[in-house]
Amino acid sequence: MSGVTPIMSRPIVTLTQHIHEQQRRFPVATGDLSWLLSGVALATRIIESYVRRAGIAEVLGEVGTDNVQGERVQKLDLLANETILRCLGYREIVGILVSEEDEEPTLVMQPSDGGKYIVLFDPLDGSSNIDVNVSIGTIFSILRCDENDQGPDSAVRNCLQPGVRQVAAGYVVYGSSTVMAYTTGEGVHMFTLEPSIGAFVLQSENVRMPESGKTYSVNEAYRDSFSRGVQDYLAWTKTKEAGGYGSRYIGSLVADFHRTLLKGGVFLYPATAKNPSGKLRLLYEANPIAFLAEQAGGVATDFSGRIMEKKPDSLHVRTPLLIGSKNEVERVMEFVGRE
Ligand code: P6P
Repeated sequence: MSGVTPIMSRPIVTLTQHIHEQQRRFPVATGDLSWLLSGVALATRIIESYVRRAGIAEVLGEVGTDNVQGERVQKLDLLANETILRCLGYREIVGILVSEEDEEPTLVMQPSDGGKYIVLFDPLDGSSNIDVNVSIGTIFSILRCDENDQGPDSAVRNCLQPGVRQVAAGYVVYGSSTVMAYTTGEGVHMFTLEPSIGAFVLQSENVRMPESGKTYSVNEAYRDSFSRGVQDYLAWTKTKEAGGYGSRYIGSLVADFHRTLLKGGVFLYPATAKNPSGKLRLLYEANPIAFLAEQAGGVATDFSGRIMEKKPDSLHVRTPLLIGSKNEVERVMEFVGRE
């Protein structure tokens, strides 16, 4: 068939090769970021091995404690967290590690000693789905340390940067296959883990999010505590005029966003009575997926302004999130604007 590249003739490009090629195209890029991203990839390959054996390797269930978020800690949460800390904590270019699971940042190395980067991550997003075999994921965001700020408390101050300062971000979704998506600000690139060789292999370069999509993704159990505008939007999607919307909600941000990135539509986690500032965390959930969304042509807002311009006031600060296809986000905002 003309125009269709037979799969056999497509080159096999691993994540490591791709990162190096990206770095070669941008001479200003040092090998450091590539080295850091390969550390993230190593950690997620190890986490994937735990997730795939969860039922066998006795890693299901709760630890019996709550994390800084007040959520029940799952055994796999801790394993994933420890794996990332062990894989990145010894990469000489890492300055600070920030995890959803840890109240305080982990100081690895002063910027003056080479600790150039901050890695912020949700080690295993969607924990409540672990025991029922539903897709879960790892989300990461990478910032640069401000080498001029070496005072006391500089570590936390260094982490409180708006999302526009991210140098890279991505996620790994552990689903029917294990897929990584990452960006360094030069498009979104997607890789599938090939278990037989333990490598992430390039699946798609410069992924684009459809500009529209008749799918909305929200936990409608909280509908009565959504704002009037959000409630009106959800009611509108069910009208004949709307032309037939579908609803999909997995309850794992990574999985719900991965679908939105590929198929279009909109994901909403508004402020609710239970979470008046929203439930999702700005630094290591909303910002990294907002970076990916914008790089793919999508939009990410907190229902009032651009997510990536928000100045965080604390490490675990939460935010409402509206993210997805440009036209769908604009449609939601039309209803919100009439409140
Ligand atoms: P709810 C998982 O716990 C998570 O942090 C996100 O992955 C997900 O989008 C959200 O919470 C689901 O929250 O309130 O709908 O169960």
